[in-house]
Order: sequence, then structure tokens, then C-alpha cells
Amino acid sequence: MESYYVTTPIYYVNDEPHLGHIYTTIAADVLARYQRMSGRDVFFLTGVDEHGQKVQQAAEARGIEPIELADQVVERYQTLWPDLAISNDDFIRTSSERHKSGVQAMWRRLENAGAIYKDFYEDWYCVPCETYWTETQLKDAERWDNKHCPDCDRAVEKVQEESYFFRLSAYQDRLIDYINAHPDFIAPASRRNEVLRFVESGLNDLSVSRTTFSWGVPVPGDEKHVIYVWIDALTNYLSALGFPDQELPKHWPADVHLIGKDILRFHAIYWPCMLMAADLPLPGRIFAHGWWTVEGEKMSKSKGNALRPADLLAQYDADVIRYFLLREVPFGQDGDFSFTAMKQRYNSELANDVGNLLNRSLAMLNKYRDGVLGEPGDEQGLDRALIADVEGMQRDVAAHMDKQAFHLALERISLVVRHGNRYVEENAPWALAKAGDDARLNTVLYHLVETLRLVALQLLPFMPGKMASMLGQIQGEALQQELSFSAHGGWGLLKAGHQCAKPQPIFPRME
Ligand code: ME8
Repeated sequence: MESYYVTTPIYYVNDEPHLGHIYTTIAADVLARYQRMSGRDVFFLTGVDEHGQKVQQAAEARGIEPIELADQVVERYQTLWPDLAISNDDFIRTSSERHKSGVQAMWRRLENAGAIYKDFYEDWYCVPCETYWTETQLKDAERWDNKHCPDCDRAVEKVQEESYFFRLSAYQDRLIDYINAHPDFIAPASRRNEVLRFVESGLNDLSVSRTTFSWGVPVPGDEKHVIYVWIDALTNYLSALGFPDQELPKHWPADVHLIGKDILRFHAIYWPCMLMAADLPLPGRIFAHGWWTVEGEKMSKSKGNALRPADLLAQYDADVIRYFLLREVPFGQDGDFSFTAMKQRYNSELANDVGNLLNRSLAMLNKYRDGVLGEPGDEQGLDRALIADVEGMQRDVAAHMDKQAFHLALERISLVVRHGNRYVEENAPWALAKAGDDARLNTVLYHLVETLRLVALQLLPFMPGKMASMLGQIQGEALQQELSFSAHGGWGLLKAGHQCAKPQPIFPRME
């Protein structure tokens, strides 16, 4: 079976889960579910990033050990993910032994390849961003005084210490060649160009160890040094698979690393160069999505306005949240979250379109046929157009999912739902019933139910709970088995004589 490996970033434990974290994880989950249904051997990884100065400081501020802080936040993530129907296959913690041995093995590989050397470091460090800046970079930044982080504008600290370095500069040309030879390696295209320009402007070697704090993985053989948190964090994608015990684990390389645009440089520059140095294959794609603002404002810890998943779940079903986040904003672009927009989309696309088609179709099937499908008669043009649209949807959704274009996939499914509602109007089953045209009525009801079933199958990765209940009303018992596109995606699976349930509204209108 073909492997499919999808990852989320590992989230820092110095913050609580918020909208941004659930966004990436939901997107990864939808991909994982879609690929499972496509028959691939999926490994879906998420987890937490526990090390580094930021976490150590956050723990100190609370008067607890870093590991206690990490345990508390891990608990939150681990109860949150099932609430959002996240089907991750593993959850990696960077404080775990399996991860630490993976990181140390990676370090040794880089060292053996001659990609690491010891020197002195004198530079500027931004603690919140965990980023080192050179004088030149600071001078280029907006502030004239040269003492503020070009990314977050907070004060940077001057640091001078003994440090190990990774020869990032040595991989610059290879990385440029690789990106040029693999146009889909970094997505969306605008991000790819941004990375290319950055790499072409020249890469400096990277300081990859610290002696100023201890909460991290020690450098093998030189324990007063802690491995830089990004070398540590990025290696999670391999350590979770059993690296180094399994030299090339079966799911490596990853098919796609989903990340937010804030951490693009680490994933699209540092990580590929590390892998080249370690002589390991590179991931298939790094997809950087955009950022959410909430009701027009940037979420920030200082403002305390981060949207908490619990506040969302108090008002909306997990499936509706999943649908909205992936439908509202083209994946890759920035967007704004608002409760008004969410309610509008819910009412128009889920209640009025999907819910309505399901309710009216099953209601008519129950009214005219006691819920039992009749033998469909000769196909007419309207029927053939509907089937063609359903089959076109399946092909188009597959193509969109290959590109992580969730919004386009959902839009395409929406077209079929609206087509279904139009088909009801055009065929007016109530008139056929009145006229006693049994053959045509059977055909129309059959086409409606098959359309609904195949729409639900496409929507299943997005809204697993709601669609299971939709399919349950249509298919009943048959739902007990694992659904796949190859076994259940063909038109005509339901046979005459099949009993459907009475309609149960799955998307009641919100006032
Ligand atoms: O960066 N909109 O962890 P982190 C959309 N530990 N997505 C957002 C967001 C927003 N406003 N805010 C955050 C780290 N995110 C590192 C990663 S990976 C080897 C190490 C999401 O807890 C987005 O996916 O700061 C972003 O990349 C991630 O949260 C950052 O999470």
C-alpha cells in the first residue's frame, strides 16, 4: 500500500491551544482522512515542542519545572484533539526518550558529515522568536536603533558564547537547485518565490547550540551545550517514525509538512539543508498556510484575545468548525475569523443546501415509497447531467486535495449539492406522484439518493461525524464497514429495494 505521511508543526507548550493551532491540525486531519479513504497507508503526526528558553522562562514565571508546564499543556492538546475529531496516528513529545535519541542521532550524522563545527558566537538574539540576527539584518530592519527584532520588534539581546555551527551556507546552491527542480516542493507559489529570494541573497552558517540554559537535548559528547531548539524540533518528523532505530523508516520522506507561514524559513531552508547534510531524502512538500485574525484583530498573548477552541466548541459542532475554517479562506492565504461569517455560511451552505437536499429527498422517498428505493428506469438528459456532475466532482476534488486546495474541493462539492436541489425543482417529484408516473418517480428519487450518498462520501473527511449520520440515514447498516472511494465511490451502489431511514435534520437552521 502506498504510504502517505502528513505532519503538523509541533506546538509550543508555553501557550495554550488556540484557533491557529486547530486550523493546521484540522487541515492535516482532513488530508489524512481523505488519503485513508483513497487507500493509502497513512501516518498522521502531531505533537508538542517542549524545549527551549521560552518554555524554561514560562515555567520559571509560574514557579514550576518545565516538564510540569509541558505535562499540563500536553493534557490540553490530548483532550482537545478527539473533541475536534482529529485522527492522528501518533503524538510526539520532544521530552520523550525516543525523540531525544533521534535528535542526538541526527546531530551525530551532521557531525560525521563535517557539517558541524565549533566557534564563537557574537550576535543578537530574540528570545520570543528564538532567532539570531546579524548586525546587518538588524540594520535593515525598520527601527533605526538597531536593537530590535526585525520580526516582532521586541528588544534583542547581545550574546557572545562558544557555540556549534551548522554549515548552512554550504548547502545554499544545492537548495536553490532543488527548489528549482521541484516546483511543488514549497507551496503556495508565492511562498516558494519568497524562500528562493531569501536563499539567493545568501545563507549564513547557523548557530546550533546554547550554553545559557539547560532545558533541551544535550550535544552528544559536550553536555554543557544544549542543541538549538529548531534542530531539536524539526527532527520530530523523523524521531516519531523510529529514527534512528529504523535508519529509513517506512513512512519517510513525509508527503507534506503543513505549517503556518511564520515558520516557513525553518521548514523550507534549515530542514532541507539538514536532511541533505544527513544524506536523508527530502519531504515532498512544505505547505505554508496563512494567518487568521479574529474579528479583524491580530490574536496576541498580550491582548489576551486569542480565540480558544473551547469557546468555538461551545457554539458549534466540531464538524461545522472544520468545514468553516477550510471553506472560508483559500488555503495559503490570510483570513479573518468572525462568528457572523460562520453563522452565514452555516445557514446558507450547510442548512439550506446540504441539509435541505437530504431532508427533502428522504422525506419524499418516505412519503411516496415508504423509504424504499425503486428500480430506476431509463435515464434522461437531466439524470445524465447529474451523474456527470457527480463524477466530475470526484475527479476535481481529488485534484484539489493533491494541492491542499480545500476551499476549491468544498466549492466543487457545493456545486453538486446545488445541482441536486435544482434537479428536484426541474423534476418536481410531487407532480410525478400526483400524475402516477411511477417509473419516472423511481428514477428521480434514485438519482437524488445516490447523489446524496456520493456527496456525503466526499464530505466525510471534512465532517466525519455529520457525514456518518447522513450516510447512516441513506445506507444504514452498510456504514459499519470502512468506507473507501474505490469500493464505495461508484454510481449505482444502492440497489432497488434498499431501505433508507426517515430524514433526521443534521444541520438545523440557526436563528
Ligand atoms: O512555531 N493563524 O510552535 P507554535 C494560523 N514549535 N495559524 C496559526 C496562527 C494564526 N494566527 N497562530 C499560530 C512553533 N498558528 C514551533 C514549531 S515545528 C518543527 C516547530 C499555527 O506553538 C501555525 O501552524 O508557535 C503555526 O505554524 C503554528 O501554529 C505555530 O505554533
